[in-house]
Amino acid sequence: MRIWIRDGLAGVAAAAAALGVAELLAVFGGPRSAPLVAVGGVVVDHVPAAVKDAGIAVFGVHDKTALLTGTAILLGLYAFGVGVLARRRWPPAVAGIALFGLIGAAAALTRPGAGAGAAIPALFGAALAVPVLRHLIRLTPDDKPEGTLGEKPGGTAYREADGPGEAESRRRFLKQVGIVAAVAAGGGAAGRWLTSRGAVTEARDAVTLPAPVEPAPVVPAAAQVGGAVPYVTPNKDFYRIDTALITPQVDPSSWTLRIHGMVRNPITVTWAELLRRPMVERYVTLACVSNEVGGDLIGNALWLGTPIKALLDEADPLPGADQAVQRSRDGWTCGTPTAVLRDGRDALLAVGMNGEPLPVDHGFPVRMVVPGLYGYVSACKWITEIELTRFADFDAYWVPRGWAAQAPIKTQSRIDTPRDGAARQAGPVVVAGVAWAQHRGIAKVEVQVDDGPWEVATLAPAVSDDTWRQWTHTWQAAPGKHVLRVRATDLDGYTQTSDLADPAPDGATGWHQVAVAVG
Ligand SMILES: Nc1nc2c(c(=O)[nH]1)N[C@H]1C(S)=C(S)[C@@H](COP(=O)(O)O)O[C@H]1N2
Ligand SMILES: [Mo]
Repeated sequence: MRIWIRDGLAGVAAAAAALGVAELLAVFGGPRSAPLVAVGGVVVDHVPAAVKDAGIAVFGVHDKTALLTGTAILLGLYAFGVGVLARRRWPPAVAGIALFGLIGAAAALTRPGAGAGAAIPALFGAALAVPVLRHLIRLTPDDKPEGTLGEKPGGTAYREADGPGEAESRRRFLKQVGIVAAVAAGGGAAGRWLTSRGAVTEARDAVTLPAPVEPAPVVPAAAQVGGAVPYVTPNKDFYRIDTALITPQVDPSSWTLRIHGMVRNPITVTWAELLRRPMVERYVTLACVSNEVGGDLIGNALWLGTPIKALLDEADPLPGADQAVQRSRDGWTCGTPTAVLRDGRDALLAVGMNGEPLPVDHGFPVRMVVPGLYGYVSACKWITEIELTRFADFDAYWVPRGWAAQAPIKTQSRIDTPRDGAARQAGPVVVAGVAWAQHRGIAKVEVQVDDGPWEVATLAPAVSDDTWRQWTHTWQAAPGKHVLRVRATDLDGYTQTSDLADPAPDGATGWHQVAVAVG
């Protein structure tokens, strides 16, 4: 094995040791102080404009894994380089490690809610990497008295290191690298385990939800049509979108909601007080602004919560406070028109989702649910604060990143069956799907085959104007290749047009279509 490869591996092993010990120390600095997570979080918050324009307003679960993996690979390459450098120029290599530690510490310190302790994991990790690297580099002598192999005319510092006696040296080197890696992995796993004990799973299991003063409307069996997605989206299938690389663990016993800013009467509500307030149950269909035409970043759930209007009335917003900024435990913000929260719609501080306490990923213990607005301007998870202010005075999280400050959900419809590219037998074919225009309601859904006339589909009963509505249509399919399109009309009389718009800045438009081969 060439010396430079050994040195590179030594660098990677030293970096692994640094990360492992940092994970362990994150037990004190907080889960978001582990350098990978901290740096990843900074990246999330500073996604370049090009990526934003691609319509990524959001980070789903896969984006997060990709981001952390990418950060780890970049770090691995960097560490390899530092290792190679270390033999020839030790001081710059130490500077490289120090830089790594400082970047990690700076990232951790600037995360919302970070205390001074957040710098500890990255700094200690980097400090440990220095002796580990020096030790591993010294295991490979850079001068071989035997000089048996690899001497090249002109000589180079990086010779083949595979002479007699080298097998032994290599084995020793790899063994020590292995030990360092194992200790790093062990430390990392232990750290993860210790921090996860701060999880709120047990507190969530212990919650007993209060009974609603107004139970949910009954969903008639006919609200569900064959071939469309389930009318109520099970929690485990509900789309999840947020910027949190580590899901905030908010213990209800210490949770409070502070309503302040431009109000006459600032108030703070505890979990126990919240649960004593009147709770209602409502079906509301949430949608993400990043949902593409035909996409699945939308779901319908039964929410249990207390109307936010009453709390706002108590806080008594000052005239001119046109924006209610919601802030989550991890510092994320969204801004909702104060008027929308007070206009009598079922805007809820929700504690229950489909009969359970909110899942941790969906905002446990308390989140906002506002019918009719995209999630990024209304549906704050892990909410801890509502600040009354003006749109002119404050931009919430996604606004400086190129998304609209106000964003009602656009009227949309989707074909769930047949799937795009499906094959069918000639004859009657069931076409079915969902349509939504939250808080306005769906009036009509139409289906078009190729360039034929729009045919009116059969609407399933509506549960409320705040939920999606299923539809079905029987198509007399003739052999050949066909395209099916759908469009909805809402109860305001607006019909979806063929105008295509990207999700950015305020939601996609256009007709969903699928291609079907009929044999
Ligand atoms: N704290 C917090 N709340 C958040 C977000 C976030 O990034 N952080 N994302 C919002 C967005 S963009 C959407 S679409 C909804 C998604 O809610 P869900 O993950 O429960 O489906 O949450 C909203 N609430
Ligand atoms: Mo979203």
